[in-house]
Amino acid sequence: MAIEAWFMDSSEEDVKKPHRLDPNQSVSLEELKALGVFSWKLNADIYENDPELEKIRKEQGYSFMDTITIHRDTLPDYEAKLKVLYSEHLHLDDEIRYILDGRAYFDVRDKQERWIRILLTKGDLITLPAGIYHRFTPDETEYTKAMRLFVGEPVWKAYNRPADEFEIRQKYLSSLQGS
Ligand code: KMT
Ligand code: NI
Repeated sequence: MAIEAWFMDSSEEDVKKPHRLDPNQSVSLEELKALGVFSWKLNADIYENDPELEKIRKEQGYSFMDTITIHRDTLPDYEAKLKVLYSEHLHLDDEIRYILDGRAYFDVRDKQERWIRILLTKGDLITLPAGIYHRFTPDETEYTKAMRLFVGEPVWKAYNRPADEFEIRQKYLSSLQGS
């Protein structure tokens, strides 16, 4: 199964809940691609020795990788970190995550500034383009193990919105025109 995405409601409920509209309004993979968001489905059971993952890493130049487990027992300062990750931000480089276990949400802004919620489950590899506003939260299961990939030396720095002065932001916005 491919990743599932939907437009979010604007309720103040717990952010770990799905926040679907009623009726649900789903977002297709094509719509995500038009925003520069790409995904693959892999077999996470063999991630340590997976030719398919190797191929993607080679093609995309993802030289760096590490793993992170987002759970209150494994991540120091769990609550504070979640707050940071759920603050709307952008990066100067692509954000590439491969879900090895568990599940989580990435929210991205569409062209009309609506929030799209993307559910990632085991085996999903996603790339968010540099300059896109986004945020991250665990879902109600509160457990995700993810691989972080990067082209070259990783830079984790996040710039909270507003960060429109960055060239990469302007470049990203131009890439949306006409699509
Ligand atoms: C980010 O910058 O949004 C993140 O690193 C998300 C958490 S890693 C699964
Ligand atoms: Ni991010």
